[in-house]
Amino acid sequence: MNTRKKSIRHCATVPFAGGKRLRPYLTMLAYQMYKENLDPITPVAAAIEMVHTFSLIHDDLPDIDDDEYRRGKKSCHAVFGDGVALLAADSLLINAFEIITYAEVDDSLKVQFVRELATEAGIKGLIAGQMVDIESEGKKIDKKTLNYIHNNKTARLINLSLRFGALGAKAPAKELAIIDDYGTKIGLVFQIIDDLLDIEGSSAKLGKSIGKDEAQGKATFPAVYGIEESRNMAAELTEKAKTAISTLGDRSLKLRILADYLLHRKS
Ligand code: GRG
Repeated sequence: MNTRKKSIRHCATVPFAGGKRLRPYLTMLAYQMYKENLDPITPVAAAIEMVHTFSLIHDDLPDIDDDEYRRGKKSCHAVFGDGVALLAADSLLINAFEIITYAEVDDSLKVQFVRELATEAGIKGLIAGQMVDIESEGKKIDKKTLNYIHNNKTARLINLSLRFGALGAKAPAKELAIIDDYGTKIGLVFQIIDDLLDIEGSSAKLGKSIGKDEAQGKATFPAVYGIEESRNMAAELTEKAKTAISTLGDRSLKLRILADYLLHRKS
């Protein structure tokens, strides 16, 4: 049995942790705008979900956001302890890069995926966003800082998911730019709705605690813009994202439907 098959067989014995799997879904949707067979891109989609899940396990730790619930279950550290949670997150992060090497795409593309994922998750991406988020707790922050935090913590990984699907399918540069524009916009919508759900949502539907942002003095869209303006911003960005992607014609139908789903989601 080759290494890839062994690795996949091992994964099959590990219980699933839930979650919406939005990011790998985006990778696959973008890829399927050009190609039917998803097999070549599936390891790349899985790698992005692994990095995302890694960041959630860290985020829930007592010294970061201190959250007891995630995806409708007790969070990783709450069940297994901080040490095991750190190791679980470490392995998700490290093995995400291993999994990319199994993708049936050109070697040059694998190198590009590894580099871009490391950049997005690293000190100039996810970690930078999280760092400023921590520094901003309990402080009054301006719109620019709010955008910086959420662009880096949320929107860029969402955008990257789409980008990897399009790159994997060798989308033309002009179309890649359109997908990028759509991705940046829905990435921000995703975070605005996340912030609104923390105020107005149901913890049963979300599978995590609510009301924590305000309690922890977090930098959120409703805190800076108010609830009504945040909702309007999300609706406007969604329309703009749909307009941008509709220039790709019928192939973009699922992405347009998804944009509306993200605007109206309850979980
Ligand atoms: C070292 C790369 C690295 C990260 C650590 C903790 C941290 C730095 C970053 C936190 C990133 C974070 C928690 C961003 C929030 C993004 C967000 C809204 C997550 C929720 O995504 P969903 O709703 O989750 O898609 P599911 O559970 O459905 O997958």
